[in-house]
Amino acid sequence: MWGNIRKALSRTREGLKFKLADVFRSGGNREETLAALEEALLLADAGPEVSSRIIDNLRRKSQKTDLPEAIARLLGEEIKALLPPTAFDDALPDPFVLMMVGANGGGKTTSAAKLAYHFKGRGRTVLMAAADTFRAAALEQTELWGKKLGIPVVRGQYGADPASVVYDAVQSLRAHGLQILVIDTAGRLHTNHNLMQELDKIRRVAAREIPAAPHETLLVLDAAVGRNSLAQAREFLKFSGLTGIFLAKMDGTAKGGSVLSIADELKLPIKYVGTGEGEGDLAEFSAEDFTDALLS
Ligand SMILES: Nc1nc2c(ncn2[C@@H]2O[C@H](COP(=O)(O)OP(=O)(O)O)[C@@H](O)[C@H]2O)c(=O)[nH]1
Ligand SMILES: [Mg+2]
Repeated sequence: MWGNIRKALSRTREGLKFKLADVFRSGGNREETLAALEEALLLADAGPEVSSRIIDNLRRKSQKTDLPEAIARLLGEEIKALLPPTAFDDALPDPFVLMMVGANGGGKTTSAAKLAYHFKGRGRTVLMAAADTFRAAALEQTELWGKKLGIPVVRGQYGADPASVVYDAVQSLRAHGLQILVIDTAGRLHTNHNLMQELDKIRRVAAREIPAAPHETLLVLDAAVGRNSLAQAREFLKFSGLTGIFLAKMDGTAKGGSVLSIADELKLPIKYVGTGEGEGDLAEFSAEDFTDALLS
């Protein structure tokens, strides 16, 4: 039912495979193998720093072998070691508040709907807050998702204070005894300072109403933009409540290696990956699955 990370990584994997085939054909010169692996990582958008760090580690750890297959296996271990563990789901507090933030077009609204649907599928009762009051289309988009997925939506008026929408949503959550609130927010970056203040106000309102809320705040990044999304991400790091990354649009990009520099630079775990435009196109991120999907 859920989209899978292996399929989403197919383009990245094909790029890598092409390079790795060269490596295996070259058969046995360790420095050549390492150079080709580094090239493969760069091709997958893993970024120069992370790539050269991985290759240096490999050089040290592969002293005893020239076999490309053995070196490639070690590569898998290095990749896993770079990715922090990301456990999320099992013991959610009740109520649980999840907030999505990120630049326009990155995939926030879609990813919010996917997560709401994901929780619903696990038997939780869910409410969505359409708090991107900056764009009328965004409010409608959330409402349409709600109708399609059978999930109630508290929708703000166009131009309303998003924090007040969240306040209303919390009241509705309580009144109906629902368990999970997923908040969609605005993402315009040209008035960035205001946006960060607005997000902070949403957070304060949520925290005042429900202790420790929002329990998770996910920064939604566009995998198709690859490492270039890091510049935007840094802006959002100014908003200090982030707990993880939702990496949308992993399907159809060859830049899956950007996961490595994103996790490394932002010091945030990647929690979910978007694998398509449908509600079911969501994968929980796991370093094991990611590495296997990348290399095998
Ligand atoms: N292929 C693909 N498209 C996605 C994914 N997530 C979102 N999108 C598309 O990206 C576009 C922008 O998404 P939206 O949720 O409106 O972004 P927002 O502006 O951040 O709220 C829409 O056309 C979505 O269908 C994904 O995982 N894969
Ligand atoms: Mg949106």
